[in-house]
Amino acid sequence: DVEAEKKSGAPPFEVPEVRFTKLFINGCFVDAVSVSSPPGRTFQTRDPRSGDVIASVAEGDREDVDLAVKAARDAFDHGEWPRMSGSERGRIMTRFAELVERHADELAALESLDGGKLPAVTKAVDIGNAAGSLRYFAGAADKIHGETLKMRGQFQGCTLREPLGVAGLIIPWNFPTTMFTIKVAPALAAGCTVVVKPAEQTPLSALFLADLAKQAGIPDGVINVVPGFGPTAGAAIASHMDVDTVSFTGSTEVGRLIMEASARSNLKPVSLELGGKSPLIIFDDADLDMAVELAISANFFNKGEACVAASRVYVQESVYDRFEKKLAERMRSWVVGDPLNDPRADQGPQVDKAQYERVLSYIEHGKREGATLLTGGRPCGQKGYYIQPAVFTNVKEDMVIAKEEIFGPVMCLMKFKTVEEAIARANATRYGLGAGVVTRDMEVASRVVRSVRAGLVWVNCYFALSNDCPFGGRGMSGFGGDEGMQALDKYLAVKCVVAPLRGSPW
Ligand code: TXE
Repeated sequence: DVEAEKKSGAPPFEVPEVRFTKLFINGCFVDAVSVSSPPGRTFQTRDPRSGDVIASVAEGDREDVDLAVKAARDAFDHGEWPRMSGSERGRIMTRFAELVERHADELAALESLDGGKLPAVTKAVDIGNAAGSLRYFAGAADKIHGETLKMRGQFQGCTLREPLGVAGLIIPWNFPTTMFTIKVAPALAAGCTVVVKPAEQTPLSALFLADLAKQAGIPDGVINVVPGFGPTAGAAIASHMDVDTVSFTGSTEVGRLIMEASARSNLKPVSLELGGKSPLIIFDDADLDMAVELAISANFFNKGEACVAASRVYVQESVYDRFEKKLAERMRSWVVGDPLNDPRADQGPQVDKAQYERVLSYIEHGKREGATLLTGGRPCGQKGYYIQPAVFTNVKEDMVIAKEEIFGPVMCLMKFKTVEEAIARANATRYGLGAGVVTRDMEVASRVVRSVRAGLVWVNCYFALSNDCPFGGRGMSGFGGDEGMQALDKYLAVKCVVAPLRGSPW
């Protein structure tokens, strides 16, 4: 899909006009009011292609979150959204999906400007997913049913599935449009109202989407967007007594803080989609050209800024050397370039200076630990946060680069001998998000699929997803993922109702 998009929607893309930079509360774009910081405070969002400032964006803090939560609470307690029929909610959400598609070029260019993403990736993946998610859950909105219970004795019961209330949605910067919609869509379908905090690196698309939601007819107060920083605006949502659930995607470290904040405030249920160190296991019967392509996209797609990136690639010993050679050859034609101006670009800049420096420091660490750089691993370009994708060989399981999530274009290649060894090493991590297996032998594939501890396993493919695929992890990759029908449950509460079969027994 990305390749098709690249061919059809070739850059140069125009640098988009930034139309929305304020907080979106109760249907209006407003300045920040927080008294804990000077009123009207803003922060700067930067273009990772150059490091230049794109715009000053209103910086929400605790008091702004209070206002947003109040708007969401009022819309939930007294507004029409949770009270209208599911089919009517679905109709409005479908309109929202159509508007997202109609503005695909502008949104894609905005994401390139704010986050360095390739427009082809945004259009094929983010926007396809965003509109798809809104449609998928629009279709679910009128199919939220309870059960009837055949109770013992002279009673009958049923369950009602009711919207939980106000949902706090804290999202990261790697797929901003997708992250916004895969959390907002099930919450809206359930009848909840939401307060979204986009990442400070990429606040622009969430504000753009808020405007589209309003145009689609989503009532004021149902969607509120508060850009700002994690320890201030994000923490205020996580610890808010009037937020009924939080869905978070981001680092494992902050995931812990979100759980702690819930425990210390109102015990709101939380769901966490966190980091990973996913394995891709390539067996010696695999089509090696295909395996090379998979390893590349599983690592360097979206500049390696993907939670399911397969940053540990295990190749069976007998084909390891051939694989390594083919991979090095293929990487020679990989282009790192300006996503808005270079039609050949396969990879844009890392999202910001901090991530760029973090990735480069991991690469230095890998070299110091004794791993060998097969290709790349250096900064490139005259300005901006561009990195030549790095492939490390001679990697040992206990090296930091093989254990920690790097979240950038860094692949670790390792050898294995047997299926048992591959499975044991794939599972030798506290994370458990994605995994991939490449083989023609379906018995081997099936053994890996069943033994690997992960939320998503791909066989002879990687990153293939659609809105009905549950997306989430295990262990330190979190719990309570997004997408698929089960995501609706995160925004619903079950109420059990019991009544006598005939009159009152008392
Ligand atoms: O993440 P943070 P960062 C991983 C990846 C990356 C690392 C650091 O390894 O290199 O995390 O990235 C908000 N209370 N992932 O620092 O801080 C923050 O404002 C409430 C994996 O950007 O977790 C942003 O909106 N919220 C990942 C969101 O959390 C807080 C995607 C994510 O930021 C907060 C991103 C707090 N105390 C990073 N502190 C994935 N799973 O896809 C921060 N935030």
